[in-house]
Amino acid sequence: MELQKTNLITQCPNTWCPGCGNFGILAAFKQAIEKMISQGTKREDIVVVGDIGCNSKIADYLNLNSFIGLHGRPVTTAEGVKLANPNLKVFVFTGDGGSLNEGLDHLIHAAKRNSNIKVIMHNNRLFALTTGQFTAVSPKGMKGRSTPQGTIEEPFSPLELMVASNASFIARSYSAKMEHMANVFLEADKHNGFAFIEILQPCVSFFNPIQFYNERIYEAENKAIESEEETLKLAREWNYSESGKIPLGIFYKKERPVFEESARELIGKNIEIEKCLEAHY
Ligand SMILES: Cc1ncc(C[n+]2csc(CCOP(=O)(O)OP(=O)(O)O)c2C)c(N)n1
Ligand code: SF4
Repeated sequence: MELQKTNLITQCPNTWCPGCGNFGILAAFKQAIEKMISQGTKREDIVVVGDIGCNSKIADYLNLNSFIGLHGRPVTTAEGVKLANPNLKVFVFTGDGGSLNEGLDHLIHAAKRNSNIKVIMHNNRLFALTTGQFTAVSPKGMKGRSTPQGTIEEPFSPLELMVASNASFIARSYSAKMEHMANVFLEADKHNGFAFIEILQPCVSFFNPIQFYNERIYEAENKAIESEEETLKLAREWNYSESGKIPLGIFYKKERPVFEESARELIGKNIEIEKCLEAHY
């Protein structure tokens, strides 16, 4: 990928653990942003909305407009940003804890209403910043601060959940695959509607399945576009357990009405109605 020189670096000292998968995600996102800027996107039209967690420190390391709010609430904030100014390209960074535990309802509703925001979920399969509690996608038996004898719960599949929530773009990538991630980010940017991107990411300090992922991850063909059935088949190849091949790729993409566009049409109509009422009374 040919890049234009854009200074995306900030003066913030990086506090991620050496070897963390977040570094790869940051580098791939920068690559995608540089490509977008080289193709005409204005840097000031890009907004990063962060959650709370290791993942969201990414906002501190990017010289872009950004907002970090409450834990589990970045999706609602991002929807507000997009609704207020539809010209902005809004990227949400969140963790599996923030989006599948605290903020799960927001994620489902943003997918359902097809809000034109791009949600990038760093899936390290635990609450990392608070030192390793289990989340909705931790593997059964995972030992951590809150589960010293191993969690007794089975994980659920966020990709299947996104199919059921009518998300219009669903993808999975891996923090060690820079080019793959950058391309998925660029495709999500081109998609007019909600995008959910799961990035599998090792947390070298509290849950480090690097070898497991390297042995099982493969790049699937992006053939599932517009087919819920095919997407579910791909998503079900791996059930977040300790076995199975793990497909990466854009599993699903479909055009459908976008929330902010429909809402703005309605606001326009209401203004007309107000004018009529003013004229009448
Ligand atoms: C509502 C709320 N609940 C809990 C916390 C404490 N907390 C801060 S960061 C964090 C862990 C974040 O985990 P995750 O979202 O998976 O991101 P990661 O750190 O793994 O990137 C938690 C539980 C909080 N700040 N606010
Ligand atoms: S605790 Fe885990 S996720 Fe957080 S910076 Fe360290 S390695 Fe990365």
